[in-house]
Amino acid sequence: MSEDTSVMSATRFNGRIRRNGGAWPVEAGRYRLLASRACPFAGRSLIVRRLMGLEPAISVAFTDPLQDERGWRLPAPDPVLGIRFLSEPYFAAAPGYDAGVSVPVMVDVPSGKVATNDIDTLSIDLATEWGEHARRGAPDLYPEAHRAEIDELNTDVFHNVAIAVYEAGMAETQEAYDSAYQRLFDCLDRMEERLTGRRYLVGDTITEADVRLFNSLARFDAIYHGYFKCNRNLLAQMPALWAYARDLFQTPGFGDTVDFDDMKRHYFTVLDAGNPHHIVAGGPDLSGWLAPHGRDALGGRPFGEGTPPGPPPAAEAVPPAGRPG
Ligand SMILES: N[C@@H](CCC(=O)N[C@@H](CS)C(=O)NCC(=O)O)C(=O)O
Repeated sequence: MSEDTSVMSATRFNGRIRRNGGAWPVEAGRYRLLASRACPFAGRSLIVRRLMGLEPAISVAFTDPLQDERGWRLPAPDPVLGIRFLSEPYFAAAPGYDAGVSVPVMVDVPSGKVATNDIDTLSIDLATEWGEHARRGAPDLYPEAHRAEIDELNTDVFHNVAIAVYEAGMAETQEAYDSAYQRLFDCLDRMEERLTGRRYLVGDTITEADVRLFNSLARFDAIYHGYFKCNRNLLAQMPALWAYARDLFQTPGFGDTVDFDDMKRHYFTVLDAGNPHHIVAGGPDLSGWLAPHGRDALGGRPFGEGTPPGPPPAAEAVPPAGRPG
């Protein structure tokens, strides 16, 4: 599964943090996750970390949604890494580094260097390699029996939803926009059909595939529909997908990582080509995210044999301004 594409910052540190040796061994307290709550790819790692209960083992720092010419930064000097800019661990890992500085990134605390910023593997490794530090009742988000199906869906959703929205929103030709728009809504139609009779994308439990699709859906009506011109319809006009997104949003570990305020301030300000005055849109009305979804009637066992996570640590709670209701 490859996730290289031209609208992304393709440069990667593709280390793997794994249990059985290698450059980056699994070790509680060793890595710090730097993530933006605005970014759908960082959102994957935040949700998997919550679902697995890895908060005590992997600390997190949230980036400022706004950037200056130095790129991603932290709102205050980081108490663990002592850095202010995300470029610092990149420079520490690769002196003279002059490529993209992206989130999410796992930083090795002792050396201050990037271990990985590879979104292909980062959240999968969080789901599969950290078992000994996971909470009791943590789900199996990447079950062996379903891996091929999950990978296939992830590839489809990555190219035709997660990236297609950027390709539409940042298109510089009508053709590029038209192509991305078509692929996006074709894929959403496929997902709408798939999710009409089943609660989750694969099997009858939440998997990593749901984590990925959810991150794009959570940004759809607030950002992609208007700002990225993905406006054939709102998510709220696709009955199965909208109920599916609400179901996940209301599942502990999903909605409690989503900050609509942070997301809107980031996109409307940082990706500012069509918005030179950085006006942040007022809508949409977020209260629908808390409306009943009725998806329990489809059955499914959200956490399989496991249980939902408890609430997030107080220091990680999404501020009221970013929450619906
Ligand atoms: N660069 C990562 C993908 C993650 C990504 O592109 N994140 C965006 C935010 S959604 C980013 O940090 N872009 C650089 C920036 O905004 O300065 C990879 O290719 O593995």
